[in-house]
Amino acid sequence: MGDSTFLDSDTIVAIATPPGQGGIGVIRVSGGLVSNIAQSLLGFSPKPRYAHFAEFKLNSDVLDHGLALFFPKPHSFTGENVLELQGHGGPVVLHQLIETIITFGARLARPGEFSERAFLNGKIDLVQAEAIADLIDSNSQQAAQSAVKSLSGEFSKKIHRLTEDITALRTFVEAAIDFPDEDIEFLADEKLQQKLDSVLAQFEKIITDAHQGRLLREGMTIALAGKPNAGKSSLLNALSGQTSAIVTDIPGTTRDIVREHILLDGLAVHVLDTAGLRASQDPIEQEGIRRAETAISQADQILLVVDANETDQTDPHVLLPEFSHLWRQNKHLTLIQNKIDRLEKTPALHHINSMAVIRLSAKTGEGVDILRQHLKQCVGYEDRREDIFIARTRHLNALKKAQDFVKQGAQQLADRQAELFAEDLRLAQQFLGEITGEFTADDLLGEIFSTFCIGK
Ligand SMILES: Nc1nc2c(ncn2[C@@H]2O[C@H](COP(=O)(O)OP(=O)(O)OP(=O)(O)O)[C@@H](O)[C@H]2O)c(=O)[nH]1
Ligand SMILES: [Mg+2]
Repeated sequence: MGDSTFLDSDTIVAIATPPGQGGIGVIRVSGGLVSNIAQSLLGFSPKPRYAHFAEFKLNSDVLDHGLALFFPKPHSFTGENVLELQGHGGPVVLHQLIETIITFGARLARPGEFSERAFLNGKIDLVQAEAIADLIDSNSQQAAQSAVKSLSGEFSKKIHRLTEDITALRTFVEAAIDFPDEDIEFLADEKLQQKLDSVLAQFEKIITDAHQGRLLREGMTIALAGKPNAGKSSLLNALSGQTSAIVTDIPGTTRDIVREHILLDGLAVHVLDTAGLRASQDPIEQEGIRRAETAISQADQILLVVDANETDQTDPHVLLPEFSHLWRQNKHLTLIQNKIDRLEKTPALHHINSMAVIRLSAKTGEGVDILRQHLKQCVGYEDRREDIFIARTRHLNALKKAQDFVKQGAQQLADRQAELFAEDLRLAQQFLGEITGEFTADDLLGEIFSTFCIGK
């Protein structure tokens, strides 16, 4: 078949199915030696895109039999010649096959190397490659659906549309630079301003959607904080629906951080229960409090729990002055007035100086739903949205940088600075190109693909 020319890349092989025993095990081979390997292993040249039932052999020893599928380049996942072998899913038989394929000239694939080749050969862009990993890793149905959207190119399409609109703006402005006499009229054109406004509006929409997509992928972390006995562990148990943390009436019960993962309508939330905050002489408790402080300072959201029977005070700095350094802006902190079952009070949410205050009972569960709704709102999460694509922090950062340049450009336009405006647009395009992988540094690519599993 003459495909092992010198321009071809080396040939990689990996088990594509998860480790352990299974009904079938899939091995993927990709690269220049695929036809030769197929010939050696099967004893014949497989037909393109045809399921052959065949023996997989090393010389005359039959290692396994199963299905062999050959996808000639460029119509394969990687864009190279690909051989897929579906044999029996036992670790020994699969490893024997892998070793045999290596003796025929292939080498073991690095994590994510199949996807990396698909990217380098233009079969998928970087956003789609990342979506493959995100689909496999997704921890909720919503996240999976959103990953499929990104994989099918919906996110990339939005980025392309934005890039095209910026290109149109640039073309317009660069014409103005080339005809300096007409410069002023050009830049004062109303259509130019309209186009710019439309680009800025697109940025707002994509950034909001990408923010949702990132939440679906990465989830949020909340820390339960407060004095001993306030009911933090009880609240963790109420949120998770399990008795994960030990609850007693002895102050200082929790020492280590107790972690629970919960899903709020598809939003993954990592809840951390921490040791009660107080001055302590006990070295074990001191260490627990030190860990609590670290967890609280790193959380996306803090739930400061107080016993409503003990105090009406709502100012965190007055409640726990020794730990003032932990109480950040009000939007990251919600005050929980717990144990309302012992008071004549109904559960409720209200705001004091822009800080949310929720009355509830961790013991009876009343008001816990109000807290759940509030947590989703804190991060701007809306459930049941159909048009969300999965996104990463990397995408969001690049979008924001591109948006900043366009905003800066808008100012240059107002000042009639054509060259500076054009330059800002160029930089904005570059950041958008980083998302899809058009302008991406090799080390970033390496970093992205190395987090994939082997065989992907
Ligand atoms: N009546 C009532 N009691 C509660 C409520 N929440 C917690 N308690 C009780 O308060 C005591 C302390 O509860 P925990 O959940 O262990 O408190 P904590 O904040 O985790 O305490 P430390 O781990 O010591 O910091 C236990 O006796 C709980 O049963 C509530 O909503 N109502
Ligand atoms: Mg506790």
